[in-house]
Amino acid sequence: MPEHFTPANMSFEAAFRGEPNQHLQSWLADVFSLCDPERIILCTGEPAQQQELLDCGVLDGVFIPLNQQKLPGCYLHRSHPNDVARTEQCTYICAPHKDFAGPTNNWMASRQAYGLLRGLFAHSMRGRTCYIIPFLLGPVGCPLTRVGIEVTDSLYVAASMSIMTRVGLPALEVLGDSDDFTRCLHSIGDCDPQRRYICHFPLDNTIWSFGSGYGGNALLGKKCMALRMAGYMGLQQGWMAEHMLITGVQHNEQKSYVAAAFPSACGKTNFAMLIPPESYKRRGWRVTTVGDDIAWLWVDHRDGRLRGINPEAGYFGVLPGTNWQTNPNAMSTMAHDTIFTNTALLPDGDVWWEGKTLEPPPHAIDWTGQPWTPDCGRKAAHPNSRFTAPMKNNPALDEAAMDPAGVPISAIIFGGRRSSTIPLVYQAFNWIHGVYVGATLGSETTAASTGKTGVVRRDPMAMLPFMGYSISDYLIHWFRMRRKMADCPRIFHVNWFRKNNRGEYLWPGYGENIRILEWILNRCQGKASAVESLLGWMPRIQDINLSGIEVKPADLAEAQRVDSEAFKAELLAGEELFLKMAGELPKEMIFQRELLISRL
Ligand code: SAT
Ligand code: MN
Repeated sequence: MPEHFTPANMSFEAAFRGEPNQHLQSWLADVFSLCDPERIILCTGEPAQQQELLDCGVLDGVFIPLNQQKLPGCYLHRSHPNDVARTEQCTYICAPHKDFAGPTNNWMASRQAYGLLRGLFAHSMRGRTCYIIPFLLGPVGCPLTRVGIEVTDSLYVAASMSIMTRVGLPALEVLGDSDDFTRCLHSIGDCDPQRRYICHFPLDNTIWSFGSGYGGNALLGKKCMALRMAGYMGLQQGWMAEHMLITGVQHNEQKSYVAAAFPSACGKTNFAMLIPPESYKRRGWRVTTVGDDIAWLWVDHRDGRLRGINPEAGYFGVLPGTNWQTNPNAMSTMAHDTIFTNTALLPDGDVWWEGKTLEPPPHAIDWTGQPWTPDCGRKAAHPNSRFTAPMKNNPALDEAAMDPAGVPISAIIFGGRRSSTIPLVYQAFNWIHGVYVGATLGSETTAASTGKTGVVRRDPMAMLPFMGYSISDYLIHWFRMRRKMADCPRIFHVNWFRKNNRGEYLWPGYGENIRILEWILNRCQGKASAVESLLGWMPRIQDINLSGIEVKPADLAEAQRVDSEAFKAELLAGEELFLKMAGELPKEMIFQRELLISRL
């Protein structure tokens, strides 16, 4: 058991090795008296302590050690079977008035939420160990970097947070004696979905999450703080927290960075770790990862350009479909010091998930702990099984991934998973049109959230589940950001998932997406042709390099086809969101919609 304290004997001076922060101390005292933990462990983020936590987790049954020859430092965690994805119906934005949360978020009055959750948290940690996790989002020295303190009774959360964020004394140093930290309280409770609440109080810089141990619900530095809370901070302070990867592209002796927003489980991690095909590598192309899920963006007042950082320090990536062909960088990243969640376990202590190998293993233990064979009719791994790995494991980590100065963003790409209607790529006419394109993004739902999969849902900027305040204010903030920029990134829309009428994908995706990126980057530099279409600027067939792949020009034409009848239906489907926003709809959105209708 790592060095621990009890609420009665805890000396803050000793625990925090110096001057204790009074604000932190009084908040912790409140939390301990409410939750009543038996033992307290301060997470230092040091490797020796992380190992102690993992070892304790093995004794407690939280972790299963994997084959340490094959997978050094790797462990398997099986969640409660009812706790495998984000639960949006249990996620609330809490403020005195509903207007704050807007029409797309669940809202609860702050007083009611505190009252309800106080009842749930009361004595919830009795007899249990609680972990204090001081963490930083963003690299030390970046103007956007923020401090969070998570208190949790989940060892899985404590061990995972050390991978996903910068945990320990540096966070306390940055905090100093300031009151400016996000108060994150989490208890897994009894994991009863009826008593599950993920409550955000942006006005109090506070998150209370009860009843789930799942990543997006429980690693409070991730969606809860880095998107919902940070989004609200950004609104007030003039920057943006977005559900975007950031990737560096080395091409033609230059380096450009792009940020891309896709809904959960639409291939963001794959795109962020893309390996170009041989013909591109020979020409010096290389893709490097700054971030795979979240971007914090601000305008540099010196040159008026948009810059971005990845606030996280690790990846929480989807496993099914990931293999040495589809994403070798991800495979290398998870080769050591990784926590696997809800995969199958093989007899030799390795892990397996659907799509890891062409041939399934003859037998395994499935993600619920039951014996499994390929013909048993069940999946071996959960469709939302995940890996949690430090980003420094990534062989394609960008050299600026931890740079507090961030990277300049040349293009913003929005994308969804759409089997029909939406073309492979087009460019918005300008920033305002680009915001409209992002705001009307639709995507087929995936296993990353509970609910039906495969239905198209409107997901503005892939942020629908992650907005910490009202969507109208969010869109207005996007429009206003343009005024701060001297030159703005160009905005694009992509869809890797369009199918033909036989149900086959029209575009191979993965590494071949570099061919689309090439056009995008050339457009940003004024070096590629495009034709005007209903939707925006589109490449001609000859503007996309098809050499060395089996895609026929006719397939590409089909992937790019814009059918105005289908688009009228698309426009109507998007009305749902417009109606919800009714009187609050920013006028730029109304104008853009009118312009699109007149083009149709
Ligand atoms: O499930 S998480 O929210 O942690 C990851 C995701 O859905 O993008
Ligand atoms: Mn995500």
